[in-house]
Amino acid sequence: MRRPSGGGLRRMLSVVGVAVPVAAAVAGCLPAPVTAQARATSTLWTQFVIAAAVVGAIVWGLITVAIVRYRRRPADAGSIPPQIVDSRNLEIAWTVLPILTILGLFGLTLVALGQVDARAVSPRVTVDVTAYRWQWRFDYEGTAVSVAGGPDQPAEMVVPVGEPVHIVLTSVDVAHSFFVPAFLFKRDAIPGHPNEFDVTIDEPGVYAGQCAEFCGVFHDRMTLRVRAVPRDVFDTWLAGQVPAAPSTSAAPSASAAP
Ligand SMILES: [Cu+2]
Repeated sequence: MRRPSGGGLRRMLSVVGVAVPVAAAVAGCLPAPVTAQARATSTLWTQFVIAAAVVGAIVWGLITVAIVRYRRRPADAGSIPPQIVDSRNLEIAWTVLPILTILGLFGLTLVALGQVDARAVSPRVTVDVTAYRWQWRFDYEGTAVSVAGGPDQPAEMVVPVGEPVHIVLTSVDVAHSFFVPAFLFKRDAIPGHPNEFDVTIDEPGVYAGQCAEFCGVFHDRMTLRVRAVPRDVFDTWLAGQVPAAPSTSAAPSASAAP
């Protein structure tokens, strides 16, 4: 095999030096997306990392060239290099190129936001998610099924896999936040202001979540689970639930503050 020349070796090392950190960052810093919406977020994140890597490589490359090629040498003692006051072409380039870059990233962001916030026309499952200090309650619309967590038992939301599940998120006391890392998604639960969104989970599994808005002394206990199961398993589970007794209180008594 032909060995690379000095210049070729340097080029190869510089390519590897950029590609390896980028690949490691892209592959390792984000949980694997498990919903259709999370894939849009993940794709956007990768696009931003690539854009940042390219800009970083250009900036660091030019700085390195300037330092090495135009460094002060012994023969330069007592003299200063030519002083260039301005360059119209250069100034146009470093004004226009960043603007185009930002506009491109803005456009990609709008596309991803549209995909994350897209709503199914008629989802078959709608869950009213209610946050309260310090747990969660899941009410399945069109049924009397209500699942609430307790102090030592996180609430579990069972949903069908592979189809959009509509979530109506609210809070009965203070601001909380619904966060499931594998969904790459977080949305605030605000009293009196329901937030609505869809999630379409790709793979069956149990996904851990938690409140992501500091809400009081037992904020850390506001964990939850989302269990995604095939549609027939979901139907069986839903049919087997004991309807919740009518309640006059929005939050179960187990959540009462000490
Ligand atoms: Cu909370």
